[in-house]
Amino acid sequence: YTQYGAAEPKVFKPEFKDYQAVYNEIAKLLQEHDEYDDGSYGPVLVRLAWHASGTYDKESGTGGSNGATMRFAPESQHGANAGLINARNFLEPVKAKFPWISYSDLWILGGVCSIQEMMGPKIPYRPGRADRDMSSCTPDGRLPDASQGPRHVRDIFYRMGFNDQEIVALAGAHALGRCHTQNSGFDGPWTFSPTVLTNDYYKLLLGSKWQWRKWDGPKQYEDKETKTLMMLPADMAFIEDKEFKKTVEKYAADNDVFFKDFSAVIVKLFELGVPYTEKSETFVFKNSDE
Ligand code: HIF
Repeated sequence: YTQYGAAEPKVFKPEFKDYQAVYNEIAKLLQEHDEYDDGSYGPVLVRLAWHASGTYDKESGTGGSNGATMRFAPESQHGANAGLINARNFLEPVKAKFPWISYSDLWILGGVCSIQEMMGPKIPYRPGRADRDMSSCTPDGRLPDASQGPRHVRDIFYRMGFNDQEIVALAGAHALGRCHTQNSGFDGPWTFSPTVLTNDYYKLLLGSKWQWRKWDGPKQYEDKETKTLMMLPADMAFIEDKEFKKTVEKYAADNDVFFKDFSAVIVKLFELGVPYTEKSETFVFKNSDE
């Protein structure tokens, strides 16, 4: 005779331990699949998380990591996203095992896990992204063009809401991974340890002599001494521009300062466009070796 006790719909509300379980699964797959590229899917997972986030436009509030619209054409076909199918496919078995997590939260967790597992700093993580349909795909041209210089780099990152110091702090992520001719046309890694996050990107930018590579491909730099490393014209922007260069010097001199600022700015990047509330919790994951 009372209405109390009417069955409430049961919704699974994931907690820290559930997200840590997803982290652990990604970390396990990273270790198992060391056949890829330089021995790790980590770099391409970081790139997926960044390209999902870096479409953000602060004026219109469109784009950003809330939506995972790169699952759909046209966004999946944008030139800048070439090769990211490898990262999306890598995460599919994780999605199948943990169907409650949105693709948008999963892709960012993939980036967070990869950075930590590649010996980077802790990257605090807040879930709360919801997937959107293809009508939310962003127009082509929001991600940076590697053949351009400081002006373009600023235009692109100012649109997302970053300042000069933050742009340079992000840039250190190019310590990771490499360019692939089949994706971007460019070729080669930026550092000698492309599966470990360090401040080597800044050290090499300042410390090596860079010359144009003579080849059939797009204009890129090679280091004069070993000819095995590369810089994009857009990377060179960070030492061509005086303001940028001061910050490059700061991070080249101190890996701890780089790690601290990098962590803060990558969190900002990964959270672009996500509608958090005061109730949103922040998680700091344990690494696989802790
Ligand atoms: Fe990249 N980036 N990025 N990038 N990027 C490539 C690869 C990676 C730019 C261009 C390229 C950032 C900024 C910029 C990573 C992470 C970040 C490639 C090669 C190009 C061309 C893709 C391929 O051929 O497979 C430009 C012009 C940027 C503005 C300066 C961020 C700061 C550095 C935001 C960032 O985090 C990672 C990781 C890779 C490696 C991917 C791989 O598959 O190994």
